[in-house]
Amino acid sequence: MASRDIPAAEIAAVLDSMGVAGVVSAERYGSGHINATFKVETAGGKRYILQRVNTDIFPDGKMLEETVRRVTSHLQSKGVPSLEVVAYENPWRLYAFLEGYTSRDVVEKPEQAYDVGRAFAKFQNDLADLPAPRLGEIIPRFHDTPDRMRQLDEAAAADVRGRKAGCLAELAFAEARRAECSKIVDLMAKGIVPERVTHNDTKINNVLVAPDGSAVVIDLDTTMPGSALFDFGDMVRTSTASAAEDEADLSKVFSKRDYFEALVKGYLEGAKFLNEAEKDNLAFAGRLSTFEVGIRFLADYLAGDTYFHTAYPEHNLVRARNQFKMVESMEEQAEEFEEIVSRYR
Ligand code: ADP
Ligand code: GN1
Ligand code: MG
Repeated sequence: MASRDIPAAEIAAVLDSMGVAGVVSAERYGSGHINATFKVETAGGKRYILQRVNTDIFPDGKMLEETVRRVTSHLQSKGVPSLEVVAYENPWRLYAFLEGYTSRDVVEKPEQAYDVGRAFAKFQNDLADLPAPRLGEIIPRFHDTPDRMRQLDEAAAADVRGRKAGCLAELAFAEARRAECSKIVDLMAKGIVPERVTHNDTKINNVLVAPDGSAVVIDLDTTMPGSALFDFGDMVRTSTASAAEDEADLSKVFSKRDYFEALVKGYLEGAKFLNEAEKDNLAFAGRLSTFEVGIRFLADYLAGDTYFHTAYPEHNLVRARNQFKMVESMEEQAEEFEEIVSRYR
């Protein structure tokens, strides 16, 4: 896969070609799992985010650039703050550094979950009138949970690293939930849950929030036709978590009800467009999205860590266990979560 260990000379050459003068530093930045991200500072005091897109995951650079350009232009035409593309030279791109905002990996108080809910609801709302044509499907079947199960099955059958014997309990956890994993794709196939323009990667560090609650949605790479339910579900996964996605001490990992309530409130205040079937499935979507990411981490562990960036050999397994603990916590609170949704819908 594309390495994040990019020689300094290559970075310097790219910045030069993009017309950025007086570079004083270009440091690795953020905790995204996919792209190589650098914070660039110049002698003139300008700051940028430079990224090299992971071309293994996004082979169609042209489609990706088009998505980013169309989405940012549409938002800016409405006066909505968005990423500002300074230069784009596939697979590299340069964004203005969004000053005055905070990116976080874990919510620390309910108000932050509320802000996340509001931000992504607004994002979906703002893109509902994106002019034709339909956005490209940058990663086909991205939220096709049964297909993700199939990928897990394949990785377990191949067991290329001999890791399967060490995660039988996790495979059994996934197996026990196989039947329910097609619920949302089935509702979409029947047209009961509609296709919308969605972000598809609404984890908390993909929204930058200012102290006054105003927010900018970033990481637009997976913006494409999808379901609002997977957007909401991934918010539940990351914005109700008591601990980081890779916390290994599972006694510290659970889904916080007060954060869930704040998230639901923020999201439903903004997402007036949802139909009844979507509202009916919000709490379930939280469990399903968390399960889906859990099986993706597990499949990547079995396949030898080819997709997500990892910092140590068991990293993906630790993440999978963490996500499954989150699923269990949401299952235990299913009734309370449904009740919360019913109060705000
Ligand atoms: P990945 O796809 O690898 O997750 P992201 O586009 O999400 O990459 O960027 C990684 C991190 O870099 C984000 O979580 C955020 O903290 C930071 N970041 C990205 N773009 C900007 C920006 N324009 N201004 C400030 N921080 C940014
Ligand atoms: C990746 O790019 P990043 O770190 O924001 C992944 C998401 C997963 C997430 C799990 C393109 O998100 O789908 O939910 O990791 N992005 C892609 O943390 O696969
Ligand atoms: Mg990201």
